[in-house]
Amino acid sequence: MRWLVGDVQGCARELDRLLATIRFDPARDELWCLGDIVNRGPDSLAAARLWRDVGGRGVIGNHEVYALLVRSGRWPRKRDTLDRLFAADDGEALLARLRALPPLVYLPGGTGFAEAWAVHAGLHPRWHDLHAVARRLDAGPHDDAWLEHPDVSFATRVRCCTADGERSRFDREPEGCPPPFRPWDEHYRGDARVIHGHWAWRGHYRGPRTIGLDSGCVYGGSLTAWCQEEDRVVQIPSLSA
Ligand SMILES: [Mn+2]
Repeated sequence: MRWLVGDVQGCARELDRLLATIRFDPARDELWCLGDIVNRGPDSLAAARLWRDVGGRGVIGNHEVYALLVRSGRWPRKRDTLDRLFAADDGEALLARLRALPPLVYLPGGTGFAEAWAVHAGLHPRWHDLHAVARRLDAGPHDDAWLEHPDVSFATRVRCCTADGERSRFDREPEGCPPPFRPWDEHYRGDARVIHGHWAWRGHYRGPRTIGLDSGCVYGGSLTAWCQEEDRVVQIPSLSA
């Protein structure tokens, strides 16, 4: 089975419990993290290692971008929970793995189940041919300049935007998007379903063509996973008080 998991944010114990709950078998199943595997939460190092050890794949999130640009000295360090990841023997290898993640991924359908797209935050209203966009966003070396590219920023950060793709910094409930901004998914006209994270205030939801999987585990919510073949959701409550 192919499992997509919302923002882990260092919640390694919940990820471990999720894998046990769904009886995840690396030989048979796929784990796709929707970005923000690291930072904010209690154990980014354990989360990244667990994701690596089960052959995890995924898309890059804004907290990966932050971790990588802080590590390379390009961005100033803010308050974070990345000390142990940065200091670990395998820290650089884990960071390299996170840097290699694409921003937008196509997940083919099959017999009895539909195709889907995975992205951390969302899609620009002007992105129509998603296969071409995914190739373009992933092209070239994933160097520090790439991490700062406006399209990578958009895919990893958008919540509310205009039809032209102007972003708002608003991060609460979608109903509260300040006009003329709307939740990005209201501009999306594609047929294929898009699965995303990044919007903990919104929580897990199922829209007409989108599914959000960030249910704020790091804030005491839950870790949410979605199985593409079975269109089934599994949630693990936060284990931290
Ligand atoms: Mn995010």
